Amino acid sequence: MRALIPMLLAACQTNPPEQTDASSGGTADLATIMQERGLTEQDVLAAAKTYMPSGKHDEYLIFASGGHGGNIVVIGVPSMRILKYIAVFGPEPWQGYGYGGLGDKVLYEEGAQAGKEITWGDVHHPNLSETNGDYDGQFLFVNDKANGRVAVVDLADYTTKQIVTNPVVMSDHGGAFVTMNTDYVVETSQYAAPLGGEYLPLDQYNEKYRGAATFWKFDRAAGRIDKSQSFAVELPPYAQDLADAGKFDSDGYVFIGSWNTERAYGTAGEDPKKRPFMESGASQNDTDYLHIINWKKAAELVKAGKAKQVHGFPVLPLEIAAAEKVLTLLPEPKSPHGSDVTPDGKAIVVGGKLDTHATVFEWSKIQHEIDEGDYASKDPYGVPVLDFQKSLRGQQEIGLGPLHTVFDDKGHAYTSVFLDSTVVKWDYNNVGGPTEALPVQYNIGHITAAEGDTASPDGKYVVAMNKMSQDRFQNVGPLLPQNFQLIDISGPKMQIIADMPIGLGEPHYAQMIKADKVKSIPFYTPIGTNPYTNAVDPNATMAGKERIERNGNQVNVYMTAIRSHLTPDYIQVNEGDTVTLHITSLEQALDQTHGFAIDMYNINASLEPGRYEEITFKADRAGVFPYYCTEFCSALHLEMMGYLLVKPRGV
Ligand code: RUQ
Ligand code: CUA
Repeated sequence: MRALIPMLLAACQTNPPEQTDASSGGTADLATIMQERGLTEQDVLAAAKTYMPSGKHDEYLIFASGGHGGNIVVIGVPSMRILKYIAVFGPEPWQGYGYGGLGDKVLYEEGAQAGKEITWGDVHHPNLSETNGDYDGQFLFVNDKANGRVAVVDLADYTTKQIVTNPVVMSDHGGAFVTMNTDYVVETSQYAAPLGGEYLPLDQYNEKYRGAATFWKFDRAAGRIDKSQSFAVELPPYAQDLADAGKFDSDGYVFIGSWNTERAYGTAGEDPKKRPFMESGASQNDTDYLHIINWKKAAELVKAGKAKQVHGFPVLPLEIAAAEKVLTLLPEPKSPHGSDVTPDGKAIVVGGKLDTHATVFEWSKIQHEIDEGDYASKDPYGVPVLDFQKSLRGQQEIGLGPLHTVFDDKGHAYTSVFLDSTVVKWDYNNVGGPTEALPVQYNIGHITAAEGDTASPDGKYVVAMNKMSQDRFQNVGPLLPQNFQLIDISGPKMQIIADMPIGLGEPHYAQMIKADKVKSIPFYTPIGTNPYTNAVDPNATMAGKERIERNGNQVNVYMTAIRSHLTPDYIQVNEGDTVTLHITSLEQALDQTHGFAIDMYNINASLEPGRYEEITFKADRAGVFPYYCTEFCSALHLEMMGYLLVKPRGV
């Protein structure tokens, strides 16, 4: 490594200044810059590993949770450049999502929980669609912890195509994990509550409050979740947490961690000495339960009519799940967080937040115990509980507060350790062997690795998703960014090579995919494609066919957009009319996007090349309202405008 700097210096010196881009911006050589900026050799190596020359593309893409932003952040690796925010659960004007266009139906109608419009989400865990346990680059699923919802993003155009609302549970966490061929997208409740959202006082917690794991059937050809083929499995009122689906030998099962097997629910208005606060009440037991669900069997039982209905949604009752070996519990230490299946599907790694170990369970042992009915006990709801020792591969001493584990291509596991602020590397086939700890800044939550959740991880990169950034960046007020740190894992020792502030919160999980696996379209073709039907819309308008049709007080405007004209450029309506704009972009060239806004009407659309957009509004304010293109598209972009004239009533 030491030899590299002299080589870099030599390379700089042998190039005549006029032939290098770097030197054209100034006269200093590398050694001078290093000295002036106080850069070490390590710094320069890190820069060389992450610097992306203009026009070069990143090797990986991260799809990171945007947390309360309700969106997804797309980041290039190794440059750690933000490429896009994908709007999911909240309105986003640039993408024309939630400002009058077709996306409103997804955001406001599909996304409404029990009729209540919700315009934010708490995005936790984006998961890419898988084929045979490998990311296939087609779809992305995300959960909204705050409102019990799951969204489907199509990576062909990076657009949110569907939001499904959970009719059974109020909050989720273990989602949106996929089974190894994306048959199901799994969403697991977090905080127990009466199923379906009915009212019951807290003293009925043990008897009537419940959790549930929802299995959303994914119809890949349609690119949508099929609600009619989906179901849930009722769970005891423990706080189910993160989850992962089995692979290969363990395919057909999901593994959901839990905490609060104490079934604490806070003081409920009583003296804290009598009923403890939630956080202490839920931290009494040395072990909680890993929930092992046989979803193939659950699906059969639901098909056989064994489910009860909650708001018309089939839920397999807890008694049946327990009796039919659909649900089995396994003690896991203590208040666990992450539950991660190894790439070979042979083991499940659990991180106990209040424990110092990563605990590794052996799938073959678990399966044998379940098959034989070899149970150690039952929980208060009659669910069989397996023996901890009998199910164990081993326990790895990790440090304080292990959370999540990801994997590389050489049999290593990388566990995020919240309290210690470290990433710990260890060997999941040699549990108890040596570890390497890398300090990160600071208090890491989730962690992601290149192709890390697949059957064949790539190694190379791990990203620490740190919750705190105290002293890392300039002070931007008391709300600090989070800090993603890119870690080079290709060498014998882990090394941080880039810091990236995330000024939007609060990210949780992310997945990292080889960039060339995502096949996105350059534009919509043929002209007039409706992104929500993937077909030319019957109302798409071709050049020369633009027109305005009135039918009573419904006005249909068939409009086109092309550099640098909106046709028609004049729309006359009456106050109180309902106006529908059918706008077609006639462009078929890369990056030739137009926008469409109407002043004072809270309308903005994104007209990517070839796209059909439809905007309906009530002309409830009389006056003269310019409409115009909001995307700088050409030298005559400012001229790309027209007038909406709304004639007042009685004139
Ligand atoms: S959870 S770190 Cu959803 Cu781990 Cu946030
Ligand atoms: Cu079209 Cu600006």
